[in-house]
Amino acid sequence: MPDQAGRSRRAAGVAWSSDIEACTAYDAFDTPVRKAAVVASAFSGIQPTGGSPHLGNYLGAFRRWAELQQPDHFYCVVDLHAMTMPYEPGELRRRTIDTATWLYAVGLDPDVCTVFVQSHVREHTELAWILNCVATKGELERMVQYKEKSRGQESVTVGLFDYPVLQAADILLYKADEVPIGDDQRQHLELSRNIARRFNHRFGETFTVPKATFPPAGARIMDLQVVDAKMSKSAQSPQGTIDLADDEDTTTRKIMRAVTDSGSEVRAAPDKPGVTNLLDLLAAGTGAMVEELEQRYDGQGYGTFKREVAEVVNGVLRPVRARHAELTADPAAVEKLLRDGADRAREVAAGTMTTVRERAGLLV
Ligand code: AQP
Repeated sequence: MPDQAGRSRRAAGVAWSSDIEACTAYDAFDTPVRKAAVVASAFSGIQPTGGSPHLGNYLGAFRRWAELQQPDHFYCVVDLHAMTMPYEPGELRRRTIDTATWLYAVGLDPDVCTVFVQSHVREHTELAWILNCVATKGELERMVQYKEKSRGQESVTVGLFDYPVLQAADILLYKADEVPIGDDQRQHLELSRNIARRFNHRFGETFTVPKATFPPAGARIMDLQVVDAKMSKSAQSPQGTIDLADDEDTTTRKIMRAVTDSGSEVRAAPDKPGVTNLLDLLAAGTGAMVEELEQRYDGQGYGTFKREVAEVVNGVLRPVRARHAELTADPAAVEKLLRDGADRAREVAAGTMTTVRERAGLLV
């Protein structure tokens, strides 16, 4: 399989570097990079929403995807999920390609794992329907993200309500043991586990019950301006979000202007959410423990601290941004890689669906 993918990639004219520079922690602190454990099979995804993925997506998800990647790992641009909120079709297509380009830029290697677009593999929507008949309205109504995204909307689509069932289908199709995600997806993953268990109980052992995994730091990066909201692609103000597409000066400016409290002590504490977030971000970027960082910045004030946070963030993102700029020059090559990825994903998904149809009582 990797040989075939390698050939198609070369045919698509994409130069590749197998070393995952983007995934090594910035070593200004001389701290050893925490080694990722080997994971049997994994699935995770990103919505092609907003301007570009952000630092939270990178630290909470992408970086681990690249560290963990192996042949049984599937990483997906979930374009069908991006249709659950108002969108413009041309923009969705553009963002889907761009989001995939970021995935390759962070170091996902199509010779190692499978990167694809959700709508290219129709089994996702087919399984979602079957799981719709297993999930309950009550459990979907309890989803916090649904409540937040539907709040204040005049009209809410069924798609937004049903989104977590499609997400369960995404994961269960690939019999993923692990789902590396940020903390905001914890509740959705719990629902996927419940749906898998319920299906298995009713129709016989079919799905692996997946486990969520979170990074030791950076699992929930907060908005730099609204410190009680997570950093998000759909944030009200761009000043609170560090986009991967931002240049280094913009990144530095946003971090220097990040909301902190009126004191000057660099310490993680419930009454210092802004500083706590920057410490978490620095811990994720360097591999250091928050306590070590508190000692390092003891008595130094916010200015020095923020400047070093900005240096670390720019250091971590520099190779990713450079790689993205290279890959963006050839969107057709990226599209070709995605088609090849979808072919691989479809093989696995089709196998799962044969069993699911049979177990669920459909004529096969
Ligand atoms: N702030 C965050 N900190 C850490 N991890 C995060 N993730 C998202 N935000 C943070 C993780 O990134 C992966 C992809 O997420 P997504 O973009 O598909 O969906 P989302 O969680 O809804 O992210 P956004 O940025 O808030 O998008 P919009 O605004 O479009 O809803 C997931 O693993 C997620 O946990």
